[in-house]
Amino acid sequence: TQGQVITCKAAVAWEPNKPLTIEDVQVAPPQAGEVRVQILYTALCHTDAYTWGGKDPEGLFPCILGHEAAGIVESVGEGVTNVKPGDHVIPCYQAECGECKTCKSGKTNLCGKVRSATGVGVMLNDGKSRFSINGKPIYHFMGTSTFSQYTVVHDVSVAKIDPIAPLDKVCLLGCGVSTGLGAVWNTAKVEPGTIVAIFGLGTVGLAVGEGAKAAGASRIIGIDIDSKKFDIAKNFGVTEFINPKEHEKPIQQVIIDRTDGGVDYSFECIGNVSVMRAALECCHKGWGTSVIVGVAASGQEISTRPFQLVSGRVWKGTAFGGFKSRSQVPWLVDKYLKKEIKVDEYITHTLTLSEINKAFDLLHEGGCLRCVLST
Ligand code: NAD
Ligand code: AHE
Ligand code: ZN
Ligand code: ZN
Repeated sequence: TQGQVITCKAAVAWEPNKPLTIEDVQVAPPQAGEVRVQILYTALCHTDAYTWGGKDPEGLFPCILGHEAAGIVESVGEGVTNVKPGDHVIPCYQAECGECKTCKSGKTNLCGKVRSATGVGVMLNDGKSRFSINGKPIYHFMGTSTFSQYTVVHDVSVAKIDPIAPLDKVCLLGCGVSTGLGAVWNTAKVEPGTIVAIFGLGTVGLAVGEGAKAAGASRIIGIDIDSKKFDIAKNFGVTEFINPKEHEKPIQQVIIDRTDGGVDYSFECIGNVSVMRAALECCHKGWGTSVIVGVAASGQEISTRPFQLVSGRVWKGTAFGGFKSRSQVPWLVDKYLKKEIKVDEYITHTLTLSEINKAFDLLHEGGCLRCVLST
């Protein structure tokens, strides 16, 4: 198949909120600096639902969504040296070239090499898509487009992993689990003995719980409007639960009252701007740090009284948990293989790519953390 167009099945999102359809899609061969990957397993993350729902200002249609996956390199374009056909890989929506200004800064995991192209659904080389249906181009998404049996990614957007790792599990390290762990370890740098609050106990929030436990936090307070999440969360290090619906006072006040003035660290893992405000305001004055992980809909803005920051609270955000993707995803996979981090426990459902609409429905049910699709 090397050098040839591959026709395969992919789930195409034609317009916001319209069910995806499984189509025969033509996937062009990788050009210079590109890698064609056979996707074997892909999970759904809330961000896929967000873009499908028309809430993403960068959302373009028709497109192939999906960014939490694992597969095997089918072929590589000219000049690609970091992977070869047969390598087991995880696509990385947050690239790492190691050479651009942001990669070299040592201050961030954001990479600027291909972001301008991935933000508009195309490849950097020629500004075009590698996906088409009977000649009509279909946009890429997040530089990954994993809801397809084959995809083309930039070489800086693919991490080579240990081939013994089960791809149906480690696909989760392509986004949600890594993001939650990294938010704690890299962005907040939670210390032992501290109090942590987590808003939203989906996969990302639970991974924050796992990360906070590993970092030695003494109290980990989980906040969710779905009480079914509480039992699950205990297995991920959460020690206390609050359902805001059961309180008349604002949730930030409830937390401040229970923590002698507020928490040391809080994490917003929902994408709701009023909750982001509560997450900041439940932090202890003088040092409390709040990390925004959730992705808010187009047009939404955050607000608080500036006094909240003047009096020492810190507001931060994180993308992919601050992990440098190509260098650190293989490290996360190794940690999973050594049983130092959970992954299997986040998988509540498995389906096939053809059942993807059912998987989107499941995302909105409290009982579903991650649904892994086999392609
Ligand atoms: P999810 O839908 O599985 O989890 C969200 C949880 O929040 C659910 O348990 C839900 O009951 C709860 N919730 C909803 N509204 C609430 C409210 N008002 N108060 C309290 N709890 C509430 O989603 P997920 O896959 O875990 O993703 C979480 C968020 O993180 C999404 O916004 C996603 O887009 C974002 N995300 C960001 C990054 C990043 O790099 N920054 C990476 C992955 C995901
Ligand atoms: N396109 C949206 C923002 C989406 C967003 O913030 N994405 C996160 C990853 S979410 C993964 O589930 C991210 O990494 N952002 C940094 C980046 O470079 O995209 C918008 O608002 O335009
Ligand atoms: Zn995601
Ligand atoms: Zn870079």
